[in-house]
Amino acid sequence: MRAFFIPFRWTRLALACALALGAASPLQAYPEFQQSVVKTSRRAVNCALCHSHPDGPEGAAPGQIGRLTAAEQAELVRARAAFEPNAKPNSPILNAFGNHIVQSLGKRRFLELRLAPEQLAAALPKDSDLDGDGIADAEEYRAGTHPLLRSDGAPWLLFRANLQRNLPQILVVLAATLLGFYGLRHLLRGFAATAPNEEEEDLAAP
Ligand SMILES: [Ca+2]
Repeated sequence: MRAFFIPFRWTRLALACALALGAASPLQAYPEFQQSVVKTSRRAVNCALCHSHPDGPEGAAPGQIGRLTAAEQAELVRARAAFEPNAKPNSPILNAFGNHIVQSLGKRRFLELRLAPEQLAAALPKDSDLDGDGIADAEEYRAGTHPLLRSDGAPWLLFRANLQRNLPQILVVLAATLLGFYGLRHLLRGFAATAPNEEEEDLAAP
């Protein structure tokens, strides 16, 4: 009996096509979330909010399906089947924030939120701040700023985060300033008390 082998390149091409078709299907493309963020934040938000490539997963550029290695394709398949939060996949077409969403919620909860994409921010962990700028990922998502860019944040939220971060130093400087004014005031009073009185000097004059 003659064995029938499928060339490796055809196997890989078939897998890539299957992944690409999957990404283009309504079950794999999730524009609801992007549209919801744009609507609530009134900011221009592209696919780079959650994906490795700003144009999304379809294509052959780095971070897109057509460029994935065999190992990355296998991880993508695993990520797409990660319906529970404890699976902890690392999808190669998602950035750290996109993977954080899937890892935190699981694919099942994420898909449920397609019906109410405005609730995604509330479903995310409150204490996660991937870029360490002091603004929680959920707040950044709601505000339409990038959770992986420290330089990108709503001005008021950045001000609040910087104020909270530097509050101890601010209080020390404020206390030192008040003490300085207090000491200066008493020093001036001391000078005034020891200065010779002009009227007394006039009376004492011969
Ligand atoms: Ca942040």
